[in-house]
Amino acid sequence: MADLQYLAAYDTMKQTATYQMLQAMRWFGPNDPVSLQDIRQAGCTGVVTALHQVPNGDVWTGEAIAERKTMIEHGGLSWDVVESLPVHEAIKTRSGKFEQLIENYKTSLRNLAANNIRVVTYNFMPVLDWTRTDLAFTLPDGAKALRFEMAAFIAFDLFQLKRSAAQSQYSSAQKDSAAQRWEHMGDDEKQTLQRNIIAGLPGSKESFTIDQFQTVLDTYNNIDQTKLKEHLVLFLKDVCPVADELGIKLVIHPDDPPYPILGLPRVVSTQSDIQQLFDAVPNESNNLCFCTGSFGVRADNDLPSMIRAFGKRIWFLHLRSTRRDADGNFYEAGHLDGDPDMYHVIKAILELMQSDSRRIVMRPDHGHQILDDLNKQTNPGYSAIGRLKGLAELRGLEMGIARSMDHK
Ligand code: CS2
Ligand code: MN
Repeated sequence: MADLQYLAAYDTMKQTATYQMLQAMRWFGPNDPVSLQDIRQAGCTGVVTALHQVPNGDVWTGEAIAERKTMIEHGGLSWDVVESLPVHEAIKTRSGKFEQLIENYKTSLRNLAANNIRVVTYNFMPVLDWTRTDLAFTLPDGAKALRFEMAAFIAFDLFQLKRSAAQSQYSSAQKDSAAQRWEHMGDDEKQTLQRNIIAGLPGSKESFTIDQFQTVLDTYNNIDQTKLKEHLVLFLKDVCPVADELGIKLVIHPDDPPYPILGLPRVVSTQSDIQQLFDAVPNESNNLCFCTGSFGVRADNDLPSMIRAFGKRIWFLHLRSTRRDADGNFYEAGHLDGDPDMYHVIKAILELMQSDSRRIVMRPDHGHQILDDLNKQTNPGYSAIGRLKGLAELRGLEMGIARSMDHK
C-alpha cells in the first residue's frame, strides 16, 4: 500500500528530521478482539502478526501469507514483522523429524520473502514461551498487570508438578516461602496458577496437561546450556544462508523470564549470550528482537549499552518496563514506569536509527488492563487501551528526544 506513513494520525516523522520508530501493534488475526481499525486509531502504521492457525512445524504457504497480508492492507495497515515463525521443539532438541522441520522453516521463509515480508521473529526457549504466574495482578489504582512471583512458581514446581529434581534446585529459604505460599492458596488459585504456567499464553504454541508437561520437560534431561546453544547455532547455520539470500532478518526474542526455570537451560538472556550467538553465526540474517521487558528483568543487563553494542543487529523492538526485586519477582509496570531507564533506551535507539539512516519497527509489548477493558475478555497483556496508553507515552518521549536532537 502506497505512502502508508501518511495515513497515520501521529506520524511524527513530519515534525522532525530524525529517523523515528515505525509504530506497530501485535494483532492475533481475524479472531483478535482488538481490530485492525483499533490499531490504526492508536496511531500505528503496521501490525506484527503470525498465521496462528497453522500448526507449529507446518509450512506457511504463499497463498495463506498473501491472504493475511491483503486483509491487513485492506485495514489500512502493513504487515511489518512476523511474530513468530515458531521453532518446533524437535529442532531445539534435535530429535525426531528435526531435519524435515528445518526444511519446512526455510520454505516458510521463502514464501514470506515472496510476499515481501522480511523481518521474522522467533525464540529458542525450551518448552514454554513467556511465563507468568499471575495474569491479573491488581495494582493500587485497580489496573491489572502480568506478574511473575517466584514463591508461587516454586510452589507449582514442588507441589503441583512435583518435579523430582526440583528439591535440589532451590535454596531452603525458597522452599520455605513456597511451602507457606502453597498452604495459603485456595483450590481455585492453584488451578489458575497451573493454567497460567502451562496452558499457553497469547501467541505461544504450546499448551499442556501436567502429565504431558513432565514428559516434555524430560526431553531436556540431557540438554544443558552448552548443548542448547549448540543446537541454536546449528539451526542458524542451516537457515541463515537461505535467509541471507532472501534478504530476511531473523530476529531472536530473548528468554522471558531471562533466567533458568524448571531446570531448563536458557541461552538468550544476557549480553554475552547474544554476543556469542553473533560471533558463532556472523551472517547478515542473524539478528535480534530487542525486548526491553525481557532483558530488563535482570539488573545486570544494561539496556542502553546493549543497544549500542548490538546496533546493526537490532531489527525489531519490544518496548515495555518491569519492576523487579532481588528474589526474581517482577511485575509489568507502566511503559515508562519500571526499572529500565526508558529515556536512555529511546535515546540510544534514536541515535542508532540516525547513524544507520533507517527506521526500526517497534511495538508496545503488553499493557495493563484498564478502563473499559477491565470488563472485556481480552488476551492477557494484549488489551487495546493499556497498549494504546503505553504507545502514546513512548511516542511522546520519542518525539521530545528527537526534537531536542534536531536542535543540537
Ligand atoms: C512476546 C513473546 O508476548 C510476549 O511476551 O514477546 O511471546 C514473543 O512473541 C515470542 O517469544 C517471540 O517468539
Ligand atoms: Mn517481548
